[in-house]
Amino acid sequence: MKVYDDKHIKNVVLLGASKAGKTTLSEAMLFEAGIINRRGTVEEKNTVSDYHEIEHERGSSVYATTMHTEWRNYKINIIDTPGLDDFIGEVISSLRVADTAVMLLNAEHGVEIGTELIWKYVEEFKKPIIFAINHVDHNKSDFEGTLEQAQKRFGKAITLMQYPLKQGDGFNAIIDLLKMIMYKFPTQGGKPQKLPIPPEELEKANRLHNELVEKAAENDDMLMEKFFEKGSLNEDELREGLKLGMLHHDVYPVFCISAKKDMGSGRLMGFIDNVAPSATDQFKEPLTNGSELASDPKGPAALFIFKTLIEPHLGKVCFFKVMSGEVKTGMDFYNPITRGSERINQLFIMDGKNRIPVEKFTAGDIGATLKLRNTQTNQTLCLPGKEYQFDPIHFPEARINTAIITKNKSDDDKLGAVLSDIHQEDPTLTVEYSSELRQIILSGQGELHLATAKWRLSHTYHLEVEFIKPRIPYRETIQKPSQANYRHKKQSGGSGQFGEVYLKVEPYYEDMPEPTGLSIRDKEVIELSWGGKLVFYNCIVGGVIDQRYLPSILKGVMEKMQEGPITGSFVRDVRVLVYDGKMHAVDSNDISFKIAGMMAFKEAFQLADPKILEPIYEIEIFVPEALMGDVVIDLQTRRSVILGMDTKGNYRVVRARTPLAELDKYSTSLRSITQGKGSYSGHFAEYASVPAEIQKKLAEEYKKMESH
Ligand SMILES: Nc1nc2c(ncn2[C@@H]2O[C@H](COP(=O)(O)OP(=O)(O)O)[C@@H](O)[C@H]2O)c(=O)[nH]1
Ligand SMILES: [Mg+2]
Repeated sequence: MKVYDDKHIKNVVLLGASKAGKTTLSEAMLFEAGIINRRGTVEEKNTVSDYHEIEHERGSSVYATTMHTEWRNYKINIIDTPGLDDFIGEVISSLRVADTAVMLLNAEHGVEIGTELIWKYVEEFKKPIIFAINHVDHNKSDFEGTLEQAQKRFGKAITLMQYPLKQGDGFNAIIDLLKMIMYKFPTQGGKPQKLPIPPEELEKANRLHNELVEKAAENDDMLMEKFFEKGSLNEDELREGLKLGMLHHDVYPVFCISAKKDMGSGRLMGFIDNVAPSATDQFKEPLTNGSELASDPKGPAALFIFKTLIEPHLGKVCFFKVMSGEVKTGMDFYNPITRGSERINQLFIMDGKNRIPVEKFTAGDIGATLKLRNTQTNQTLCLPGKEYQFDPIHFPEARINTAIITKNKSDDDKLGAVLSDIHQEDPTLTVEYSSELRQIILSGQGELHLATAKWRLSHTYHLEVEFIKPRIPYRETIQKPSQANYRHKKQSGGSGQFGEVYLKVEPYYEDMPEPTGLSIRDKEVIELSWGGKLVFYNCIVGGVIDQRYLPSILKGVMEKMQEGPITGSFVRDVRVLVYDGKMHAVDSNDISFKIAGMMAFKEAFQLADPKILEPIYEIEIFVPEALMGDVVIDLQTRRSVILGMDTKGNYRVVRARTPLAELDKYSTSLRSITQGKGSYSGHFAEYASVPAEIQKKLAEEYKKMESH
């Protein structure tokens, strides 16, 4: 394996909606360079990138996969990513280490919902970006339409580099506006002939070439001057201008390819070699201590782990980017988070599942190692004595939840360990035991994401699980003041139990006035861990209940607050005033007052017009204009309030407030309403009352459950 210096290493991530052709393009890029001698296809399930069994089963990518290719003295590291929103975590971690993103657009569909969702992250990371309009050989290809949509959506940075001479079946030639030549491909694709631009295309090509030159010149004053002087720029100057523009997100070069026919990938790679910024061209990387580090091969060695895979026969594989310096086999590193050391025993280039052992990697390169003891995704390995930590990847919060149970009770212990492995691989998949819901809750980005986790549990870990509906975390509160008293009395042989409590309950709201008509001795404001407040007043006069029993009364109230009287849910926003009672010189004790407090509270609560609150989510749905009506109608059947509608690119965004209870399996419904063209995300907004008929139903269900 040839050793490349830092200026000859380029890291690209392939992005785009599902089916845009990323995996097919990566295969063509490896094939063209001779890294593989047979071009696999997604259909035949023999691509380098989609090598996991689940990818074969689904016929599309689930994991981000690293590969490398070598093109004209450059090493290009390629990360192929999945296009579905469910696997967005893979896209984000790949973007974090890539130096240029290649966004594929499908010439048949233009800017898709999947493009929009990924674009959000491209903007966040501000990585240089190239657009590649793919599928131009397709008989429904609309190159111009796609370009127009891209201009409309992504703005004037869109810079055309090429266009197809003919689209559809007859596609076999590309007019290149930088080199001002025509590439003509043999039927089976591959290496093109370089021909002059046909005369009938010259006028168009010249016009577009001039636009390109102007775009390149705009990025640098020196180039602008030269452009005014000479009226043009040479190829090197053009490259320089484009590179600067790419670094500042002022230029998004647009290419034209057919990944399937292997047409155009060589020119794209040539451009990546010569123009796309390398790691050393990038701005310095910020460190969490406020300083920054340049990607310099002579700098101190530092690795950033951006991905972890747990492969059945290999164990843990950690993928890293060399952020500075060099890494060689046998080196010892220090992990500032675990404060432990790690030895690098083996280094590999990973091309899908193929491992190529190497002795070293230099700054800017991407590689993998095995058997790190304690190091995980998002951690930095640096030289002992340093405390470098790079800005971690910020993964999005989970969007959907399911409760998970094992089919065999005996697997319960195993489940926890396996799920923690899976979380290590995919930080967007989280698992926790909810003591409130009394369920293990698995959370992820979408139903397909969760289904993939289930598939892995079964196929890789031989663990059969079932997904069940997670309980809804209802809350209970009251709507009017009331009062009650309870006498707890027990006479059994020796010492008895006695405690009597009179209390009032009132709905609590922020800034409510202090109670009147009672003499307040003491007040405690408790911020409830499940949200809302309990305000507890001691209004006892004349010592009818001893001061030392009040904490027990509070304890009793709190116990009932954790298991509300109507549905057993948490109670919130109540004010409790203990104003009278009785005690017994011998028989009174803590437990008696706790029970009396609890029972008095329960009774008062039930008389105070109790209501059930449910979590309301604010959701945002992306949908093509034509399908918006159907989406809104469906939302109305889900007790939603529509908050507004906006336009984003070619899509409409519907914002609504919907009860969590109505969102179960919503992404599947949305997919079927929109034929896969809609997507949604949401977050908890607030608690609101459930309608009376639902309250009645929930209360009855709880009563039934209690009596069993
Ligand atoms: N006609 C045509 N089909 C393509 C092209 N590129 C990919 N495909 C097909 O589109 C489908 C999806 O391709 P794939 O590479 O898996 O897309 P990905 O989801 O972006 O990785 C496969 O059936 C490919 O054979 C292309 O340039 N032209
Ligand atoms: Mg793919």
